[in-house]
Amino acid sequence: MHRRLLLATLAAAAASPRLAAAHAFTLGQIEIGHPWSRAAIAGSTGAGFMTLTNKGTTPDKLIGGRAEIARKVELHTHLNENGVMKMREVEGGIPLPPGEMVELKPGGFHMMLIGLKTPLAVGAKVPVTLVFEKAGEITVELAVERPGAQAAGHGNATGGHSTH
Ligand SMILES: [Cu+2]
Repeated sequence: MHRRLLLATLAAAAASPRLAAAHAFTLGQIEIGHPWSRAAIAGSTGAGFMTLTNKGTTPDKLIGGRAEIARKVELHTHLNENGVMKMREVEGGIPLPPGEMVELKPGGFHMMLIGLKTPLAVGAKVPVTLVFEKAGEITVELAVERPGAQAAGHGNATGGHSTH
């Protein structure tokens, strides 16, 4: 009886730091740094950016995601086609080679939150679940920056946050 209770407590303790940690998340050998987004109105499409570091010795892949706030989550990249930058859905996921950091950022790899049910408001923390081929799933929080932000704010006056 006591043993079962203790196990339940341990399981809860093990699960909670993922959401409680300031603004980095760890899932197995994958470290997720500063997930962020930009303000967007309901009905439009939002984006998700972050760094993904594979600290292990074997490759993994970000293969998808989902979010309560969006109808659908897709993984995109930008490709230069005859001088025109175009967004394309990434086929087969975003590769995470061992020992490397991959950045999801404006103009490169990113998540798309398609069909926003509610607005992404500056300063909000939006839960998004990331799905990795090997590491499994983790829910992280996107910190919403001002609309034109090109990088994660670090406590600047125009809507950045300072939760590091
Ligand atoms: Cu896109």
